[in-house]
Amino acid sequence: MLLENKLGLIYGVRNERSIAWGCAQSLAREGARLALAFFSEREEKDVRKLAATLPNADSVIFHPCDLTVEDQMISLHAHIKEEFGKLDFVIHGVAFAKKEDLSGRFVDTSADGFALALNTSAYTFVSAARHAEPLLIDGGSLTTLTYLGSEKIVRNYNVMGVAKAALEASTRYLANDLGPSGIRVNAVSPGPTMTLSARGIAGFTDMYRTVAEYAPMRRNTTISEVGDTVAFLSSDYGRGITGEIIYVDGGLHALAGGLQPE
Ligand code: IMJ
Repeated sequence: MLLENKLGLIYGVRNERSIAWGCAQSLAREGARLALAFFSEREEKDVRKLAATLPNADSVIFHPCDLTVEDQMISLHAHIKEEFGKLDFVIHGVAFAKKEDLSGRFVDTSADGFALALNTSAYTFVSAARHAEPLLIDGGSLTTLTYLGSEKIVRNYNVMGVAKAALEASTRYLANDLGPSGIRVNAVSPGPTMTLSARGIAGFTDMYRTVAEYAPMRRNTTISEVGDTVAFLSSDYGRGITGEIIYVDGGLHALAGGLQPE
């Protein structure tokens, strides 16, 4: 097993389709002991029910945490210190923008919509790193989830593209700050997946179908293959990788856009 005796914290498990849940399953399968931070009390029951299906279910700990609230970050890390004593890795699968900012023209994004998306989707990773650092006493690994819309125009992704660009740049600066302590910082960039965050987005279903037709692998990305890459990065096999964005998208990122008739 890749992660025997390793202790990890995961943000962003919401339901069985969550990418963070794919990560939790791979990490638990590889022997890690997990802390799951759920967003609000309203979601606790769902997350506990999911976690009950993990191989090491009775060793999982749970804590509510809205990452944008400093007091909740303090209380989460106090709980982890008490239960685990330390951490080896953190997975960040958290993003939010106003629904109205995920369609139409990016130029119409309001100042508060912009600040909300950047704070929730990029700054929370910086905060997660700062709070985790004192617990990563033997070094370790921080991994966030990003998307190609950070570097290429993706219809309707709009302010989230700008937030993911900030998240990816933050990944590099965090890698430089934490590298001397043996802490690696990376991002994984999946192809479109049918999560709660993607369904209901205008045009998403059509794009999802098109990916399966045109991506080099001719299929969509699964949360299980994203989870396996995150497990690798969190393990000692990833020990030389930091400040990197790894695509888990069946090769989609390598394909030029535009019309390419057969
Ligand atoms: C999201 C919007 C537009 C296009 C999109 C997406 N494509 C993909 C996504 C092509 C793959 C999903 N994605 C990568 C995200 O990062 C989604 C973030 C998100 C989704 C919502 C939906 C509900 C809501 N706010 C959101 N904030 C962020 O109210």
